[in-house]
Amino acid sequence: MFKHINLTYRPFRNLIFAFFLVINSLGFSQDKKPNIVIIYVDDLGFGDIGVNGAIGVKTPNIDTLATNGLNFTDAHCSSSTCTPSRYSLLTGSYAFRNNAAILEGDAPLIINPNVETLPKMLQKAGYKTGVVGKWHLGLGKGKINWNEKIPLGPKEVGFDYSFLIPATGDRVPCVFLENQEVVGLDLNDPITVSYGSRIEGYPWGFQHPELLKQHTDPYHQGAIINGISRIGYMKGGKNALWVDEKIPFVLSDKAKDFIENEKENPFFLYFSLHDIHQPRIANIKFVESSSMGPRGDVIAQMDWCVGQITESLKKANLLDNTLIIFTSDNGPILDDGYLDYAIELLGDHKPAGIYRGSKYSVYEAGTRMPTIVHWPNKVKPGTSNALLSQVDLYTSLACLVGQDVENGAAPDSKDFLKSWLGKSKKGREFLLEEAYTYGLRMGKWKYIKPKNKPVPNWIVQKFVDPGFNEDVQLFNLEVDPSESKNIYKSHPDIVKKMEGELAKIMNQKG
Ligand code: NG6
Ligand code: CA
Repeated sequence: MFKHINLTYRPFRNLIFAFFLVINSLGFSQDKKPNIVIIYVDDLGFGDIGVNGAIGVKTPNIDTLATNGLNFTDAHCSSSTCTPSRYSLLTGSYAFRNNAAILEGDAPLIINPNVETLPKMLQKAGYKTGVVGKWHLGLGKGKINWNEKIPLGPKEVGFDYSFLIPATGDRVPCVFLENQEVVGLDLNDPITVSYGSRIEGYPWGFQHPELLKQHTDPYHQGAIINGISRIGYMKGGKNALWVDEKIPFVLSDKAKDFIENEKENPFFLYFSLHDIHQPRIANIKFVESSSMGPRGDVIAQMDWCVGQITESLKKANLLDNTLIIFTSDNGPILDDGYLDYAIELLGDHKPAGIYRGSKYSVYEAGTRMPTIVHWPNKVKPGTSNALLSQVDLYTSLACLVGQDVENGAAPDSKDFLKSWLGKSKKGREFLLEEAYTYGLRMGKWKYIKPKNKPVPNWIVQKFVDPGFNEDVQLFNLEVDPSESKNIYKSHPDIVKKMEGELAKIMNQKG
């Protein structure tokens, strides 16, 4: 019928113009739900990216995200190790409520499949959800049979699609799982995995050091696969083994496929990189791309993966309406078991910037993460020093997409959407930092509870600066951001208040 309208006739032209104006003001085009991509790096420290002062490696893709987005200087993961941080991110619950700790590669799923999670909430809001990369939240109910579909995993946690490294790169089984099935498995060569007794199969690191690309501590001397000995023993699955040097390419391709397949829907992609966790084995394309040896090279490699994601979003014309959150699961670590000369080759580079501590530590470097939010349609470039925790992403994102959080879910997660999007600089009044003890932030104050949990032997022997102490610790980060001067004796009132606040958090029903 439009063909009968004479568009040169001014009233009609104005009418059509007005029609489009109304459509636009109703926001049909702009308010399309944004895609959400969390790029979760493993063991990346605050100072490991260019915009935060990296010296030994260049991170141009991450820096571009920061320049065009919001760079946070006081945003935290919930814990200074992987499993607890990931648990909190996906459940909105502090890890201690479920005793979530670093898991072995055959551990059962630690997320209750009957409780709402971040991806389940987004599914209800109409999102297609996918996880690509490191999982490390357990699978199945115990005694996993790797030769059949694993009954409990990402699907039951709320992901429509999954492509996983089941635990860590240094733990068996060294195979990918796609939708909870081992990729490329030959059933005539079934997989067995053991974290207890030694099983014949792949040779063991302590017996065959001559086969190793990198030497290790005594804890990583199980199955040798691809010249790298791992934690745990493994037999079978030869056709399905991953090649460490190719992991970044495989994962980036799977993430890009997910974006391509879901580009018509709003989607949530949890892109959980293996880098820069050990074993740090860069692809030849990145070897010597930094001045820091393998640890620097895999930072460059990880930066390339970030570029792959932004490129593919751009290509699909989705970048402007995609909320990208780039961050890490715990602080940096130089020697975590494999001899890759990260200490010797560090030079002036400061993995944690000015902050004290590392992975495993309750000091700031344990949880203060490089954190960038990028969303051209809504987020103005800049920096923010708001005190934020990843545990709040669940509820904040629920507010973003207009979805209620189910009763009983996400007990520790609060709405800080305005702060995550840079519309407010107000952060948390109190922020919990979990390690082998607990830290609590209250503005400029940092309180550390005396050690109250048994600390594994290897941590006691090796570390570094974990911060477990018989004494109370209190720091004023405004004048002492590196936590060098314990001033608890001169501030009994602050200590008392923070002790009380911590006790309240611990005693709350989760
Ligand atoms: C520890 C491993 C360490 C690393 C870590 C997990 C020992 C002595 N150390 O148990 O090498 O794999 O677990 O790292 O076994 S995380 O980033 O996934 O938390
Ligand atoms: Ca980690």
